[in-house]
Amino acid sequence: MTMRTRTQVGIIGAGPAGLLLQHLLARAGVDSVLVENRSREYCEKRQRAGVLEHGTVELLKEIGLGARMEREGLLHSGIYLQFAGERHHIDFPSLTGGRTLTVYAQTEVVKDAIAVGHPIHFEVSDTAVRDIDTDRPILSFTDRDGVAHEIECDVIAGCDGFHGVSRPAMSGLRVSERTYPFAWLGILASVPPSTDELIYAHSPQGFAMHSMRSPEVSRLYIQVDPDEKIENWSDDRIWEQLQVRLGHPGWTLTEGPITEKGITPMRSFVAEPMRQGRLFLAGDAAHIVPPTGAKGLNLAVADVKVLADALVRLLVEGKSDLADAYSDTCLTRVWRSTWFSWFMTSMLHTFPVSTFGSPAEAEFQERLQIAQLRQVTSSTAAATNLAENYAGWPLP
Ligand code: RFL
Ligand code: PHB
Repeated sequence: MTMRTRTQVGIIGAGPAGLLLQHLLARAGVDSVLVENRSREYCEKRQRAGVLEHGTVELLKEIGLGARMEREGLLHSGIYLQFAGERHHIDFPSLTGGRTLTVYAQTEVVKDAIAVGHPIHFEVSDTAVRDIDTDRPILSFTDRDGVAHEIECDVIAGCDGFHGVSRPAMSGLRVSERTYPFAWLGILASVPPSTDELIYAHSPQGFAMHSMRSPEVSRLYIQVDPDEKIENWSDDRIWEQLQVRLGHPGWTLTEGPITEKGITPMRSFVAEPMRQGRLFLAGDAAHIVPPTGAKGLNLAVADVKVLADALVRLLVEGKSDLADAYSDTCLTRVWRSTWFSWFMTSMLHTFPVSTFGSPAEAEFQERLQIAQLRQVTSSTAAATNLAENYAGWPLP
């Protein structure tokens, strides 16, 4: 037997995009049902982003999801760039008219949004969308008790990440992508951060980064080969590489117990347009950036802000202008962030010689990287460009 129900917006995915969209719609009186194939515990524990742009923080506060973030989030005024034995601080507020960053983990944003209590079906299977070119698209799934559901929607929002079912349900997409010849090995460690702000380090042994989650927990990353296996990286080997790559005279990296480790591939990907008929894509379902610019979560938030405004206009006021403009409106920011993430990634990572074909060409790339790093740390114009992009555009 199939349960048939109705809602205004069917949302697929309980990541930051789906959860915030559901909350924004509820505040405007639009009802929705959200389906998620993982468990609530899994969604609340999945380690990912840590940096919130100024505009993301403002939005979370404005929509009533900012209380714990304001108490526990760490306010940062910039980042350190390290290369060739030098460490420089880029001060965002002075370069961007006062914009700052907040370090508050994606896991916490997700927990805060789930805690509101909007209707979510966790642990569903067989999620599918159909009839997206009609004005009554259907979202179907099987719930965790094995009951089949079909929800008749006005609109479906595909917020189901890079491996979801929404994007494959669309036809004629224009896809642009780049796969980078390296990956990030990330750890969580029970040790107070050895730095007040994030350190991005270029080094001959490969990129490394020092981030954090709280005054007691550090988050660190090192560049590894894309096909590297986590089993090859003992805790000692990870700390040894972090010490080599992040090392700086007069500074100490304090080690501690590693509580989690994992490897993430690095990819840029954009699918356009972000809408077909009554199916709208948002967040990683439509685009992926490498994590070096800390843009993925913030882009997902920007998409759903635009989408919520467009859907409220469509479903409450009966006007389709914002929905028709949705994809173009989002893609301007998407491509700006795609450029910035590519720029940070290309400037900071060691490219294998095989990428270029000869050691002299790899050497050329490295010399360009150092020249670029010297520019962004010595020219106010170049530093301002980096700071504006990292701290982020105001939300629409
Ligand atoms: P998500 O978070 O992937 O959520 C998609 C959800 O959809 C569910 N799903 C399905 N549900 C039902 N049926 C199906 N068939 C489904 N298929 C999938 C999934 O289980 C999941 O719950 O996408 P969303 O919401 O678009 O959010 C995007 C962000 O998660 C992502 O961009 C960021 O994490 C990227 N990112 C960073 N972004 C930043 O802004 N700042 C950072 O500092 C930052 N650091 C990072 C990152 C991503 C990383 N990894 C692991 C990719 C650091 C790392 C290491
Ligand atoms: C993180 O804290 O996980 C983080 C911070 C900055 C990045 C990527 C990840 O660019």
